[in-house]
Amino acid sequence: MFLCRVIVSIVSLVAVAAQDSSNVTAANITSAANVTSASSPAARIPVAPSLACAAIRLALGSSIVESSGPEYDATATGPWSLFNSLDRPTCIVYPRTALHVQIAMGSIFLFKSHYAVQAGAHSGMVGWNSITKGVLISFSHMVDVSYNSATDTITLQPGVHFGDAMTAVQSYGVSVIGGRAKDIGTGLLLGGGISFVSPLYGWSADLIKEMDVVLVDGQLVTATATNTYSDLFIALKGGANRFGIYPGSSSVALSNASAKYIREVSQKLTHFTPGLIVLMNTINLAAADANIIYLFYKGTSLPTTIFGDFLSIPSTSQSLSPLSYFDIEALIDGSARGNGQQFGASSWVGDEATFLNGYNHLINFTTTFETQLSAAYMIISPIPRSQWTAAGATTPNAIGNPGVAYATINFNLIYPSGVTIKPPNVNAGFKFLLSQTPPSPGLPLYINECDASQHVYATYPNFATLQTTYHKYDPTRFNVKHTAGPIGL
Ligand SMILES: *[C@@H]1O[C@H](CO)[C@@H](O)[C@H](O)[C@H]1NC(C)=O
Ligand SMILES: *[C@@H]1O[C@H](CO)[C@@H](O)[C@H](O)[C@H]1NC(C)=O
Ligand SMILES: *[C@@H]1O[C@H](CO)[C@@H](O)[C@H](O)[C@H]1NC(C)=O
Ligand SMILES: CC(=O)N[C@H]1CO[C@H](CO)[C@@H](O)[C@@H]1O
Repeated sequence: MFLCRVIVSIVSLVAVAAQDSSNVTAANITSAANVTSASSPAARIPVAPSLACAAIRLALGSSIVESSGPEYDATATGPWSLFNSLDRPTCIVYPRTALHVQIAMGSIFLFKSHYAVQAGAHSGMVGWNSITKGVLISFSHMVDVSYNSATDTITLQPGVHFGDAMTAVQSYGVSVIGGRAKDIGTGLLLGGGISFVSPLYGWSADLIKEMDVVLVDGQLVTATATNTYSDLFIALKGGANRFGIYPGSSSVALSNASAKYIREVSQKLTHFTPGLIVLMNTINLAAADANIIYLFYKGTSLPTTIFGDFLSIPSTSQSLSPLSYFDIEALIDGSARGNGQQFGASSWVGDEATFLNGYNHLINFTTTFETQLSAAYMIISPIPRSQWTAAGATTPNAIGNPGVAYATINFNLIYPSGVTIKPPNVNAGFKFLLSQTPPSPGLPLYINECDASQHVYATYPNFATLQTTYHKYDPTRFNVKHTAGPIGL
């Protein structure tokens, strides 16, 4: 059984500006500021984050606000992408309650500090979950998961990773629908989220019933599909932040099979739920981990009518067996640390020439920069038509419905360990690659897999509405100016 409804209490940061932040806090901060600057080595420390940290520390105490120590070090060095593990925040706030988040966000807003938020810390976008010279809010102490059998809903606190969330509710015979690797956290939901059962239930975010949200000024609101924050509810769903192993010689056949699958299976799907991820590696093709395919079908065997093209391509290793949803999710751990990660996104309709064009450009890119990379993947995830007609996909999200099946394409660069800054030449080449492999006309990009340079929001069919909602909840554009994330709002 899969759970159809999820209450996710994401205490997150979107927007808003109410002008009446507490004057009491302000008064207290002034004295804190004096303390800070008196004991700090003068002007090189940016004032705003120091003031915000001092304010939050006064309000919440030094056990919740840390600027050094083992927990601070573990959090700062914790992100999946090495690039995001090198930042050292002015302070890290470890809220235990929504009120703590409100106080932290209210102080950040009051002092106009830069900030970042860390939930699962699995993003491939540089700076999305880390910051230097700013306040980091870490949700590592808010990891509760509970199941309500009366309403058949699960409530998640924002710091939980999906592997732990699934383990927590497994004994009830239900599962939470999140990402496709155990290490991924709740931030995924703000970007939409693809799970193995999305063809049946929709984007992971489509199953959300309710979200608790801390707006940029510290105000706490609860957004649902029908209450006064229904516009925010829609905007949050996408508005954010085994298998067979195939040799490199099968790459073109895999690319072709993927395009055909999108066109002939994903486009026709209405009620059953196959899942597929194709990871095509373009470096070290001789190595054992050349191309990897995950096939997933809700049933007792893989129908050749659906997966025949993939199953007929010669593979060097196959492991196909019935697994529970829990077991499938548990296959992909995703927690390995130590390498800088970079994502770029595209979206393609099922057309062999489009897929081969993308694959060949990626080959050219990796051939050019091979010595500076340890891996480069083109990861293909089908978004079938049923993802919108799915039982759970009843309320709108920010991503919209393009009316045609497509594949999200995640170009994933993995840099060698020890590379701590994206090399400018590789970065420029990657941007060029993205310009050579644009989305098919009318298709939205998947924001969780995009590069910081990509204008994802502009690809959403309801872009204008999303802009209006953003302006309503953050009229001073505080979020855009003070924290990293996708551009273009
Ligand atoms: C804060 O102080 C300003 C200026 O003194 C005043 O206009 C405003 O009403 C006060 N806000 C609150 C919430 O007390
Ligand atoms: C892949 O598709 C292209 C275009 O349809 C075709 O020319 C080519 O022969 C196919 N190659 C393989 C290995 O399937
Ligand atoms: C191959 O990549 C390099 C580096 O980005 C670029 O200069 C060159 O134009 C590319 N070639 C083709 C055919 O796209
Ligand atoms: C008005 C007010 O809340 N003042 C507080 C300022 O902070 C100190 C601690 O440093 C508290 O003792 C005061 O109550």
